[in-house]
Amino acid sequence: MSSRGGPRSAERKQMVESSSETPTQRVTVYLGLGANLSDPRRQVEQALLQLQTLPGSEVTAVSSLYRTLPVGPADQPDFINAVARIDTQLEPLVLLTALQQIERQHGRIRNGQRWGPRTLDLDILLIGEQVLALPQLCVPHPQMHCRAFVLGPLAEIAPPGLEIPGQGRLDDLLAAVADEAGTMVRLRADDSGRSYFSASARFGASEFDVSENHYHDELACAQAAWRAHRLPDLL
Ligand code: HH2
Repeated sequence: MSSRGGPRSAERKQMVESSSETPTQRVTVYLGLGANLSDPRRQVEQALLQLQTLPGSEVTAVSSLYRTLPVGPADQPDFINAVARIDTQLEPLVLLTALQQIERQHGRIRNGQRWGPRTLDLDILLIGEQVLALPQLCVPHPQMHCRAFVLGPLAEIAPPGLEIPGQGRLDDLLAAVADEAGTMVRLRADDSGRSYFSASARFGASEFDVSENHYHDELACAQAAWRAHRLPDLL
């Protein structure tokens, strides 16, 4: 009601929509991470930490890391792959630009070689249920439905029955690449056998105690916390 001289509801709605205080809608995005040069595991772990610094975004889940055979030219090292889920307010092309900046920080050089080796690849896989066909960005990622190194880690963190727009259910797609999935090695949280309890650091919304060891820098400590997050893998 517009009693007391206040705006009517249609006017109020318009005011809210045009207000600079309007909260931008958050969307769930799945990102694929891959690396096969210059200590690829470290590249991926570091990139996961960098994702936490994306503005207007929160990392809400991270898959295990997997060692995978290269798809495409076989004369290149194995890859380390993972998938992360973020909630973000960033528009798709703004997110793409931010991810490409992280790739560049990892020394990624785009030399035009398709499916060639790389220090870090950050791919936008899914943006909610959106389908985008822009010159710079296609979503869902055009090859994701046939790649075990994407579908496997994605299945670890996706809700049951997730639909890939235009491609079908994740479970069915993963079953179709079972042979390739069988070659992937899921990495343990800590291959070194050390225990990770001696400092305190945050990963996402959780705090982890990693206080028995000492870490020379914040990054090493945060990485340890991230591994502690994956500690159930060891059990
Ligand atoms: N990434 C690409 C090619 N082969 N194989 C494995 N196992 N893991 C990967 O991450 C991987 C791979 C590159 O794929 P894409 O990003 O689609 O290609 P490009 O960037 O060359 O267009």
